[in-house]
Amino acid sequence: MIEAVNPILPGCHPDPSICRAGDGYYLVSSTFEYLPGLPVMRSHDLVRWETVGHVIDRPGMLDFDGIGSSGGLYAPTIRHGLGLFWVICTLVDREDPSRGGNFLVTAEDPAGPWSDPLMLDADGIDPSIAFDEEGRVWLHGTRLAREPEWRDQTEVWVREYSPAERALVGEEHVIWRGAVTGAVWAEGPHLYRIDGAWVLVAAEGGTEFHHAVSVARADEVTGPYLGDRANPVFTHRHLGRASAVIGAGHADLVPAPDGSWLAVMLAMRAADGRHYPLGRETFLCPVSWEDGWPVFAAGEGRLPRALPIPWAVDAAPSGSWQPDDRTAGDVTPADPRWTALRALPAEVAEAEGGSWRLPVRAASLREPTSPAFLGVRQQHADVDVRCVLDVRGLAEGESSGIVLRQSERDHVALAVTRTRDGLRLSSERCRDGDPERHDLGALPEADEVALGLEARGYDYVFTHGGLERVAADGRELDASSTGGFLGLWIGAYATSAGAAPRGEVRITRFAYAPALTEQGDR
Ligand code: 6LW
Repeated sequence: MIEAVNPILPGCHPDPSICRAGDGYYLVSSTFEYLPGLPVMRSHDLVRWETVGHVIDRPGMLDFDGIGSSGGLYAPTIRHGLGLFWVICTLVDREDPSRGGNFLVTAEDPAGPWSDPLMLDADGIDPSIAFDEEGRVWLHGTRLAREPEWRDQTEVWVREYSPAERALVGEEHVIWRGAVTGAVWAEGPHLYRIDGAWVLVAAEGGTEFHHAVSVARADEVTGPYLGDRANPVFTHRHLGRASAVIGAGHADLVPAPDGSWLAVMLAMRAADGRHYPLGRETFLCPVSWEDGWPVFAAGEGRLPRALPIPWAVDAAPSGSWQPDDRTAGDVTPADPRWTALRALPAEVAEAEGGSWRLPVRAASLREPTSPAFLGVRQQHADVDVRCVLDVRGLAEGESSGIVLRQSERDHVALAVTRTRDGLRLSSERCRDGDPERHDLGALPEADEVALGLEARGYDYVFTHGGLERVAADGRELDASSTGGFLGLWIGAYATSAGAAPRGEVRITRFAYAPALTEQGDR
């Protein structure tokens, strides 16, 4: 029998949202300052996935310039209704809340093209969409409570959306302020019309160790909502730090073809119960119904390591991949995993003959702009990345290297700089915004330089010429240490450090090879 192994989408895939249309499942997750934004992943069995497109994939759809790390695109929801695919999401600027906001896009084909974003007159984050039997559209989302009873109390609002007027219409209703007195961040709300009732699923406790799932029900979409007496109905927080999977929450329900139900939600793999360099990942959880209430992982009460998908057929649709399939692969320019910062990969680089030509930019990795950077999520705790850079085009004073990135404030790189006296190797570390550079000596003149990064759990080692040159500790780079919402990215970059850029590098090879353990664990 086909089994889904958790996490079903490893690496930074937080705030997952899923819908079913025909025989396909479509899933989106948050992408923050990385573009293209909001990958649309399709599966026929919830095991094998393919990226069919991205919602934010054209220049100018949204303005990301200056948006700091862990701002950008938060918690999208994907739904199918009225003959269209709908995605609703928020563009967040954490320093300037007057920028961005909630927006809606639609597409006939989930692969795109998606419409230009329609900005909505609704504040807060984590918007979602529900359709009723009459074809009316109900938008809902989370915002800080207007009249809070405690700090970081939030409230969930619902309001009708008129497709004809392309606007929110009618009265707004506040339907939920959390299940538990004093609990923070009732968020990630999703409403469902199930068997004649409205069911609300919401996260609570904050998207960290104390994350939880609460549910409520109502006869009318606008409430009143009655919370489940079992709330919070799902969490890993009571398992303590001994649990290797923490922070489970932010669930979205979806029916399966055999009448069963499932949920996707985020959780973190934290070997020490605290640190999770891979970020918040997407997990699958079985859902059953008892007395009209959803029960998550009935009989177990925690995310399963793997779950059978009895209705899945064995023949994999062509073009699909499982997370574990990505062994020893070269990430070619056509690979949908490539991302750039606040710009599309094609805006900072050019695909040429199977490699990327990356013109040097003045920006360093430390500013919230679009540096010459291309990278992929780290999706496996144990992985070897090999990056071959053709540095012939690098001008004097310019550097290029391989970087392990949390944000502009926290990252570690192994770099090559062209100096008057030839190439030099250096380590570039930025800790909470403080840069630190160490010269590691001269390199023999060469057209290409091969740099490596080997991750084994929390231990990261940068290599050149088969030798360890820099070490980094994943516990210092993960979001529980640095703040923010992201997992780590591994990429290549080039900079003239503020001077007028003249040169370029070519990424002639970028190989991402998960090192599978004996148990086949990832
Ligand atoms: C997401 C929200 C959250 O929008 O983190 O703290 C945000 N809570 O649900 C970014 O993933």
